[in-house]
Amino acid sequence: MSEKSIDTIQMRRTFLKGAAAIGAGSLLSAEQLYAQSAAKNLPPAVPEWMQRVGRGVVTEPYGKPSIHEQNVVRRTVPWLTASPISSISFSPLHALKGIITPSSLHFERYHSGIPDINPDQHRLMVHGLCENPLIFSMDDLMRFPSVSEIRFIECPANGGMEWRGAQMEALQFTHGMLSCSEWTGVRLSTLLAEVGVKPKAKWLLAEGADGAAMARSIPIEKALDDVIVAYAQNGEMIRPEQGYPVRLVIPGWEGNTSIKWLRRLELGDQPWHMREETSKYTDLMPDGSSRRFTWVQEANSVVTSLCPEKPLKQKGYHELEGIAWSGRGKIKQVDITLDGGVTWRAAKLKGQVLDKALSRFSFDWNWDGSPALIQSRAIDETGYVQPTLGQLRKVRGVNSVYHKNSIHTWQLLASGEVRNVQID
Ligand SMILES: Nc1nc2c(c(=O)[nH]1)N[C@H]1C(S)=C(S)[C@@H](COP(=O)(O)O)O[C@H]1N2
Ligand SMILES: [Mo]
Repeated sequence: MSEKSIDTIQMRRTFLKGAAAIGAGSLLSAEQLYAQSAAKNLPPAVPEWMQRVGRGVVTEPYGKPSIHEQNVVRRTVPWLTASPISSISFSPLHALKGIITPSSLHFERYHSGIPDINPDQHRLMVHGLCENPLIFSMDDLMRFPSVSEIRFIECPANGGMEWRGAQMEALQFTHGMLSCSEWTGVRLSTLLAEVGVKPKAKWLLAEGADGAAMARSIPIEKALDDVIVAYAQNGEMIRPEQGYPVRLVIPGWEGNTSIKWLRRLELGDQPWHMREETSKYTDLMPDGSSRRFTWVQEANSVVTSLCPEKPLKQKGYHELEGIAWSGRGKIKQVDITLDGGVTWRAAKLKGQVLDKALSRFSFDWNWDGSPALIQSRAIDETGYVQPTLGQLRKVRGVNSVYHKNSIHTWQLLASGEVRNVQID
């Protein structure tokens, strides 16, 4: 029996009790009133919304979710940043289905706010070590053959607050710097062929048109591989938040390299060592040295159907669901444990399993009401196995902020509540 029909029966039982109370002439409690009004819309009654015509076309020229979904929004952590201009918002992963993040719920990260760019006045300049430097208008870019590919973008700081043991009591905050869209645009290699890369060019600098002029150095091998100069997201022009009118999408690499509001690409023979690849987005190791150029987002996964925002309401059948992703390619396998890593069983991968995209996994489960320590573990097509927190801390120490991809633990209590806990 579905959760909904069980709720319905329970509500009708409450309603019948409420009706008896009316007969006795006593006052109704708020709960009884609620049950009574709800019951008016429940079978066998004909609900209110069937007794009149609905809203017509174009009451909402650009559609919005139901008013009953107003809790499904991007959220911020107030203490995390000093100002909303250089801040981050998190995707509500607990409320999402499938593998595509609705554009309105894509996480956001800005170093200097969102520029409001007029696409007619926007240009992409490609120069440096090339035969034929060029400046492209948006019209120029859209004349090239395009690709459409589903790829995740993840900030390498995702989970960063957990390194030193901060326990965020929400999936939205432990993993929500992660989103997945269908990106459409020109392959960067197509534009680079147009300008003619000189053999001496080994690096590419990508720069944004925001106040931060955020810039990153990309090795030429990756630039010529699967990078997209993207102008569309999930079927429409990219949102201002995501880099309108054009951004880089660097599949599988730390989100910081996917430069938004892209205005300049410079070919050079060495990396530029910009702020975002020296003092930031590097990892301080226990011996005081720093990991340099940590581009790839390694395999990661998390259970999403049960999390602090989604406690269990009853015993019995549950589909345990979650997402897995790897910057190195496709997810090959996801395992589930209910006892904190003592025994593991394989989950099913469902729907499409794509390269450097979110993949959804599922596990059939009957909850008997006992407490559990629930984890998922992703393995990608290269054979890389998602590490435990202990394994990760052993190698990387506790000074890091970025690239925390360890196995995540949800503690399920007998009450059905879910806590964020750390086990090595
Ligand atoms: N020009 C520019 N590009 C940028 C940024 C920025 O502040 N300015 N932030 C970067 C960071 S740190 C991340 S994680 C991703 C986030 O992309 P999103 O805001 O579309 O989620 O964009 C990257 N590209
Ligand atoms: Mo980021």
